[in-house]
Amino acid sequence: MHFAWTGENVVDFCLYSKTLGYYIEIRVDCCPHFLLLCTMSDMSQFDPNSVGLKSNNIFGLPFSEEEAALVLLPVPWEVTVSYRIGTARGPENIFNAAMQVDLYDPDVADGWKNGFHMLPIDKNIRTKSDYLRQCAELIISHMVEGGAVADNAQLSDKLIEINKGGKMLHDWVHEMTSSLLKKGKKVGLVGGDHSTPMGFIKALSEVHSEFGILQIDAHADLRVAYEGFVYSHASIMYNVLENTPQVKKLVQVGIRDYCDEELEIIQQSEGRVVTYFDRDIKARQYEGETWKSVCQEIIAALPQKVYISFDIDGLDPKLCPNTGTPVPGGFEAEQIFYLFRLLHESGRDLIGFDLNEVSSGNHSGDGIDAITGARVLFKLCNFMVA
Ligand SMILES: [Mn+2]
Repeated sequence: MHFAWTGENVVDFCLYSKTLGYYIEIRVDCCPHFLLLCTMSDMSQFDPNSVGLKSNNIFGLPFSEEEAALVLLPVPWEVTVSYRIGTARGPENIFNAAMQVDLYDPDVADGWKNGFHMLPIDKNIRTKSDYLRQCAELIISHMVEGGAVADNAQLSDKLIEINKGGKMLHDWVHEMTSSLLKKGKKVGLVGGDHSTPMGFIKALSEVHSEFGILQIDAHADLRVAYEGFVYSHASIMYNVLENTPQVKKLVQVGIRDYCDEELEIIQQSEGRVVTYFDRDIKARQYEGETWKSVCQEIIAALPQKVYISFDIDGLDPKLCPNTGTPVPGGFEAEQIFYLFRLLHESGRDLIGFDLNEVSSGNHSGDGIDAITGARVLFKLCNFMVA
């Protein structure tokens, strides 16, 4: 630590952080008014062309939470996943894979210079998720065997506990994202399963009186308390529509696995939900329409302010083979990046995003899922600050 008097009433501190690998200068002006200034990190020490340093934050970038324009909230939660587990480790796997992402993005050159920072992963949230997940598994296997939860006192108690946990997570995400928005940060959320962004969408609805959601997904996620879980990953958009009147439009893209109940909700939504089914998009393309014209139609359905909810299973499962509920079909990553580019060029305001259902392919978590997730995340971050 360097400490120096620079004048009668001014004290300069210079702190070197080993963990972050850069200097922080603090200037305290004692008179006439007390004033504390923190200067930006010394970017002259950072080489964007070099290897990503593990000691830095996401994408190997050296920004603290205070310095970053965009802050990412990791939510390691997967209590209600219906099929395969692993997405609670999504944030750490994406964080690790993000070290390999090169920083030049032709869509938004130098976007990273605005500063991206991922908050530390909350271990208590993850432990709670692991515990409640075990309870959920008991319930799901009981139901799969044809049993009813209501007839089993122990499972009924567990269901209550799971729904309480879902509410706790919702409130925690709401509180965390609200406080970041109040500090003037742009915010992105990294799941976890698709139930995780509900508290964030609520926080945004307290700041923006109306906006639309662009959902990239294989599933409609419009089920009512799927498997009895009020905060199910399969019920996220139903819950959002029910509880967030500020969401004027939900535009779904890539949907290819849904039930009668969900189709009815779409059809009876009076245009509030517009769904671009994977089947219809592909048919239009087979018959000669361009992806560009489909994208333009998708964008035209959205209002000025847009939130992106990106379920990785919207992509072709070759890019996310270990996601919880993969479905054949879907998109190349570049197809969706192209959609985002046109969205940006249309002048829409991106007010927030989530990326969810990214799971690890192996024990070390460095499979293609995390690699795809890291690239998608970088693209979303860049468009957020564009
Ligand atoms: Mn989903």
